[in-house]
Amino acid sequence: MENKRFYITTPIYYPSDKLHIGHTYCTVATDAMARYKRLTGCEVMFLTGTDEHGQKIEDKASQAGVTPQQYVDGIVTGSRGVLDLWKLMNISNNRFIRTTDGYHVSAIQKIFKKMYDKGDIYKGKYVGKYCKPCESFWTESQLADGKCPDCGREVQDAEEEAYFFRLSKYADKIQRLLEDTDFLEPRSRVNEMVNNFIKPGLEDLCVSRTSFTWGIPVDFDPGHVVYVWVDALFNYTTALGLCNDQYDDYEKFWPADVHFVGKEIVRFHSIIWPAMLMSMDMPLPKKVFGHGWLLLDGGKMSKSKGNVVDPYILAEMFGVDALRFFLLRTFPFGSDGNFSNEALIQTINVDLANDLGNLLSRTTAMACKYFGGTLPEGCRDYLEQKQSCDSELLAAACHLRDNYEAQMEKFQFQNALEEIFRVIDRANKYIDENAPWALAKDMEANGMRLAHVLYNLLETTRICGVLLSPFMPASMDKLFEQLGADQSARTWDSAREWGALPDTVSVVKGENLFPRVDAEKAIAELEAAAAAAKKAALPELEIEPQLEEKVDFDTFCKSDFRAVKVKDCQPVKKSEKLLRFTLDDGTGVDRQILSGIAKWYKPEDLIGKTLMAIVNLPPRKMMGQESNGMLISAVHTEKGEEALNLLILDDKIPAGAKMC
Ligand code: ME8
Repeated sequence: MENKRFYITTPIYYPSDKLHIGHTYCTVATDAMARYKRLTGCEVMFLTGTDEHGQKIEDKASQAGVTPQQYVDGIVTGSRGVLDLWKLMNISNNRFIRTTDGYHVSAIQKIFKKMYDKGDIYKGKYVGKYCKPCESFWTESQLADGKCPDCGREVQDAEEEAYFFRLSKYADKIQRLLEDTDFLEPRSRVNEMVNNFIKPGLEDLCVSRTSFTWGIPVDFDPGHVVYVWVDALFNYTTALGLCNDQYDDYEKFWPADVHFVGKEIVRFHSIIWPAMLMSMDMPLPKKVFGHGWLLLDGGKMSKSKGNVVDPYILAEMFGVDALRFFLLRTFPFGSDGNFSNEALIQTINVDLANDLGNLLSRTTAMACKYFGGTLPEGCRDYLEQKQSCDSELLAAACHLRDNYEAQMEKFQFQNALEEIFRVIDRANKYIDENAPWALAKDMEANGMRLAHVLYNLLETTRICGVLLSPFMPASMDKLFEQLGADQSARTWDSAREWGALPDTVSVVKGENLFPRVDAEKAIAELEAAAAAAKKAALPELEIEPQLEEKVDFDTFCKSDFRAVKVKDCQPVKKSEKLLRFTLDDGTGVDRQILSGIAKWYKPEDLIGKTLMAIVNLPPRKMMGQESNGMLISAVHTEKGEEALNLLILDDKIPAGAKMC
């Protein structure tokens, strides 16, 4: 039999910030697809990585006071970085590319030169608009209300000497590729590309920059760095060994079977990427699939909006497999979906704890209770007392693999899972229809029927387990242990063959794989964690900037600052903020000042202290009491919280001494 190969990629991520649940979504989907293909017997190459060049990274590094390489190293290989996240999420990529890897850098230089030698890259002058966060160039006509059409942010003028790629030359070919083939899916994205980008006229693409240095140098023209998208897109081929000796899999795996990409980068993958491949005379990938976004409160997650969801917190709280499952069970892959903690908990409780978890625990518990864990010989083929529900369950379980495969081949993970859960529902109903606990009342008459029923349930659960294993690999291994399914009963072939479990199978009642989540408690914990994360992201120390406006000396001298001694200090009734001070200001007459500092000081701690006050402010009433002046304190912000310290003076300064 021919050894089928399958090459699948995720986008390579910008390590400009920590990754969030939106990034995790695409990688988990790719992982499920890769595992599914391996299950079906394919030799899979699953590539992911990081896209580490560009002005945005250079800027971030300089803000952080480190080199760009140090900056990206921290986010890629550092604690809770990209590599840690993929390990945690049980991502089974075969290869990980960093675009700062030496072999990639020199390969890109060769590729750039090749397109230049062919005449598809030429030198010109770039005048246009640039969106820094997206690292995208736009012409005036492509802007949306003068802003970046992708992210809606401000763009800046850009003019510099630059190299251009003859994208316009490939416009017709690309239009045919998109319209006449299944290259780009879902189909709705084709119209978007053709109408918004190709029909208005494809312009040549600026593919080098001179205004920053953090990129791959154009080796035949120092000062130019390769445009980050040219560098990034070719990762899919350099990681196989194109133009380098690091790897040797280009012939074996190129063209890719599918690139999974988020919808906002479909333009790069379905227009620019095939055009550059055509220029290089290379075969095109078989498919680009543009998935939707995970939204939060209807909007895109972004660090700058402060609304990113941290996959670490969710995985720690609910388990990696529950999170993986939720992402693919809840949202149709091609469309946007709204993330919520409530939906996550509901999916865990309904599908995993209730439906799958109960099926497994009830079945194994009954096999243990009624048969000591090992079913009797002959139970598999016991055909007396046959009922129509038996054949219904069998048919559902045996057809499942085909139905599931049809959906997986279309990347419709949600539908594939729906097929499985229909069978799980059918199996739970089968338990109720057969009431094993009633059969167990007369083991002599019904013992074999009872064993047959339990066997059918174990088999159905096993088949579902095989097909769920790409989604929840670690949990399904545990499920197989509990069912007593050996390696031969975990294979793709065995998922369509009824009876892979021997009838004397021994089950083990194990841990509850998917415990029910206490929704109220979990949501409170998540909200507290989100608040803590938000706080942690706030700057350590913020100090108000100094005023630009000057004050003349005479005006300044009109403010009368004096040392005052605290004779008494009391809280003001019904006020949470105010303290009432009775002060010796050196005049012999007590002065009363009210100050809103109760949050920071206990009244008794201030008695006897020497403070600084401005004493010639007009009197003011607060909570019905008069305040004559103001105590001076120093204020700053720490982790978003206001901090206040009274100016406490040396005790040897006499009351009334003038400050100047
Ligand atoms: O675009 N929901 O990198 P990136 C779903 N370096 N997907 C999301 C998402 C969300 N909320 N947020 C981000 C890049 N993504 C380039 C790729 S490939 C040659 C170069 C997805 O880190 C996004 O759609 O900004 C994209 O597919 C991927 O995360 C990487 O985004």
